[in-house]
Amino acid sequence: MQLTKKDIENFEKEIAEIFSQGKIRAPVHLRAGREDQLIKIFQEYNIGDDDYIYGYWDSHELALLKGVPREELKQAILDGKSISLCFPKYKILCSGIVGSLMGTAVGTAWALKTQRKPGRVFIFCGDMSAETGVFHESVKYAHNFDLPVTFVVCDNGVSVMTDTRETWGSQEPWFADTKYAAKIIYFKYKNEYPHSGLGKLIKF
Ligand SMILES: Cc1ncc(C[n+]2csc(CCOP(=O)(O)OP(=O)(O)O)c2C)c(N)n1
Repeated sequence: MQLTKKDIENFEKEIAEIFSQGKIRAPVHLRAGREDQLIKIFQEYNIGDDDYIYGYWDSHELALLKGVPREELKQAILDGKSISLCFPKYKILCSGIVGSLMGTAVGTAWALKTQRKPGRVFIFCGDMSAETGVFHESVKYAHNFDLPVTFVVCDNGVSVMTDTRETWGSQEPWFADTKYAAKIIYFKYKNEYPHSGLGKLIKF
C-alpha cells in the first residue's frame, strides 16, 4: 500500500504524543516538512526490496517508506532505538553517529556491483553531515568507481541549532556545480519539530 504524507505525519504525531508522556526513555528526533520530497524520491527511484537504505538519528519516515510495518517501527522506538533503527530484513540500517555509515554505504554498493547483485544504495543525511570529510571521500569514491549509491542530502539549514552555511562561509553546499552532484539528490526543507525531542524537558 502506498504511504501518504498524512500517514507519515500521523506517525510522527503519535510518537511525539507518546514521547511527551515520558514513555520513551531515549532520544527521539522527530521530523515534519519533508514528507513530499521523501515520498517523491522513493517513487521516482522506485526504491524496493533489493535496495538498501542508510540513515541517521531521524529515520522514522525512511523506515515507513522502506516498508517496515508501522507497529514494528513503533515498538522499536518505544524500546529506545529511534536514533539507530536497524531492520536488516527490510534492508534499512541507521546510526546516531555523524559521519558514520557513509563508508558502509559505499562498501555495500561496491559489493552489489562486483557481485553483480540487484539493488542500489541510498544514504540520507543532513546538510551538516554532507559537509564532513568522510562524506566528500565517500562521494568521490562512489563517483570514480561508478558505484550504485546515491547520497540524499536533506537540508534544513542547521546542525542542531548551528547555521550550516554560516559555519562554512558559503551559501551553497560544497558539491554544488561539481561533477559529484550527479551522485547526490539535494533538497531544502524546514523541520517543524526541534532538532531533538519536543523542545521541553520530559521527565520520566
Ligand atoms: C560524531 C557525532 N558528533 C556529534 C553528534 C551530535 N549530533 C547529532 S545530530 C547533529 C547535527 C547534524 O546536522 P545535520 O547533518 O545537518 O543533521 P540534521 O539537522 O538533519 O539532523 C549533531 C551534531 C553526533 N551524533 N555524532
